[in-house]
Amino acid sequence: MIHNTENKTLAKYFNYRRLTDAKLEFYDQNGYLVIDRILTASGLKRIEVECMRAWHDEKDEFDSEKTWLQNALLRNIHHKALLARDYYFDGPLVGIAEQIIGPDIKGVTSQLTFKMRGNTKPFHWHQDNAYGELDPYNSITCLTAFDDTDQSNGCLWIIPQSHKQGQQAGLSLAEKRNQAEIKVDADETNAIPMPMTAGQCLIFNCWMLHKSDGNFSNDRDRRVLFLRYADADAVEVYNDRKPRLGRLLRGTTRFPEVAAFETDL
Ligand SMILES: O=C(O)CCC(=O)C(=O)O
Repeated sequence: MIHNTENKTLAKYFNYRRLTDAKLEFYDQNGYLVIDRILTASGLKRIEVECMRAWHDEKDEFDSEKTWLQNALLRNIHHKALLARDYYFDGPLVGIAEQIIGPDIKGVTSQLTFKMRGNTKPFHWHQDNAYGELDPYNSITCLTAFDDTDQSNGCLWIIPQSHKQGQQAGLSLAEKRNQAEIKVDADETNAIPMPMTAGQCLIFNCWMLHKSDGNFSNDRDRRVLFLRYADADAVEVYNDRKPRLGRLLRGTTRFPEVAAFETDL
């Protein structure tokens, strides 16, 4: 657990902005957006250092004998890295989430999602809302790149406008607990790779079909900070429609347990 002993705000590490109407229109039509330089150069450096310290506290090098989960995922990074916490709760993505989703916002997932050199396993086409179906269906995934990423080191691929196909079959709670893998049989005709530069953020709708191929570079990791935001009243469909717990970041919620939810940081 980390504690913020810095009195000064960490906002100097972020580039805040409001989405223009044209950007919002693009998002509605295509289901995704790319935001440039969402972190300042010093912010990127600092968040990377803090996240890597947390990563190395719990993870070793890539090991093909280990599971995807062991190799690729570090959950609740906001408990473990101060700037990741501030970025998640107070950074530019909160205002962007408010513009896309509406006035009531909670943070629902924070994790490192890495595809390190040597990890040549693909991550198949899926929707994030199939791994954790939330209703209403307007939650967003925000992937902030720590590295320059392209097809050689396992960048994301998306199918623009695929969010218009709506909800695909999702996992049950038991399947989620078992870390079952979803493989949507996607029509790839319009699929595009999403190369990114370090410090860029890719935002997409919870129904966006996306995947990544393996990291076939010998010397370039592909490290991404994965944050998800939802309507403050969003419920877990796969879990008897119980409210997803997460810190209330903007507005209000009808669920007292969400309003009272504190992550103790
Ligand atoms: O790490 C990857 O390559 C893909 C991750 C992803 O799509 C996800 O976690 O939803």
